[in-house]
Amino acid sequence: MNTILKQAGLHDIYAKIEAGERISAEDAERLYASPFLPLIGWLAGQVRERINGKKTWYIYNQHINYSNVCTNLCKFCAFGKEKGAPLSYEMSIEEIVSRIRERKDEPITEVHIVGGLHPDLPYDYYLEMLRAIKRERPEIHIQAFTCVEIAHIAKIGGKSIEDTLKDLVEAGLGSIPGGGAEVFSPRIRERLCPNKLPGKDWIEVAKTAHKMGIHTNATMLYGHIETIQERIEHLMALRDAQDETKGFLCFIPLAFHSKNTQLEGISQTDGVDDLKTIAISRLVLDNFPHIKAYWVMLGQKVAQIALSFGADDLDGTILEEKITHMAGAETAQAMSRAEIERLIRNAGFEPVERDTLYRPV
Ligand code: V47
Repeated sequence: MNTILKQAGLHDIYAKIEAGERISAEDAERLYASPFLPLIGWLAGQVRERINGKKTWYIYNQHINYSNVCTNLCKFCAFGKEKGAPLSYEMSIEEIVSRIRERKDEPITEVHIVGGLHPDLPYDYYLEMLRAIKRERPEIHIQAFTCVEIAHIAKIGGKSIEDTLKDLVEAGLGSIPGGGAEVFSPRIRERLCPNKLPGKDWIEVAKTAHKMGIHTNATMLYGHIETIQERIEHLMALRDAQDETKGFLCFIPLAFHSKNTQLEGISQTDGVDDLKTIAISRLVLDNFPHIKAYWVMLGQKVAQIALSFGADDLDGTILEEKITHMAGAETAQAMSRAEIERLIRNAGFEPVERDTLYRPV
């Protein structure tokens, strides 16, 4: 292996990985520029095996997108709609509860809830949503509201981030999903989502949550107008934040889908970029316990191969995903437990059903 790594010019990076040392931004840039995809996957596989062995985690979960009304209207998003626009919707608390009730006989352990930044749903709507779900299904873990939504809810309520998080946790919030991070670069935010919470504030909300004992995830939306350097800066900012708080559970690279967005026509990410991004995320984010191959965006086949490129989590059963499907994803809206387990086993890994906090179920 050493000879091959030498021929590929990657032996010094391997030496660092073998010694448990960090790779630098320059190393990450070299990996992105390297044509030796299987070697990059092999390197990431070393870190994956060190942290997670052969385990590949998945969760029996349900997604609910309570409203697509959004004041941000980011250029990359096909989901968000202006209030009153055709196809805009908002769910009442009763509707949300009925979605939970409909699936009460299924062994769902997590409900994943995100929505747009609604201009006038009151502060209490968010608290009541959590309380009502807990009344209907007390044992379920609620992973809800991205850091961007948390900042919005705090603003609606005229409260600090910390007080808002206290109220949400008291009402039933268990953890925070990783959305809204996009790419932290001010250049990208200025061009694609000028109204969105700035990257440094997204990190602050996450760190505030971590300091209160609330776990969060982190994402990166890639494959639009960002440069490789901007991707790497994003990863480095997450690595630094995680060094401080250790509160991130999982990193999820999100492959951009352009259909029905203001960026329609930008070509889809390809398999090489998807796999390199998974692998380089695994290598840079050495302090993140988990890297997720989100099958909804990658497609089931690439997600399965990603398990050999550093990913150790396939997300879950999902059902009714809207954000990617409105942007043209052709993947299914749900996968059964048996299908997920088959994908994992055929890739040579061991499926482990988990709860939100990565405890085996
Ligand atoms: O924040 C929006 C992204 C995110 C598009 O935490 C798009 O485990 C691709 O964050 N093409 C929401 N992506 C989804 C999300 C998520 C999903 C699964 C698991 C977890 C987790 C988090 O989707 C948004 C945005 O970054 N997004 N539009 C699009 N056209």
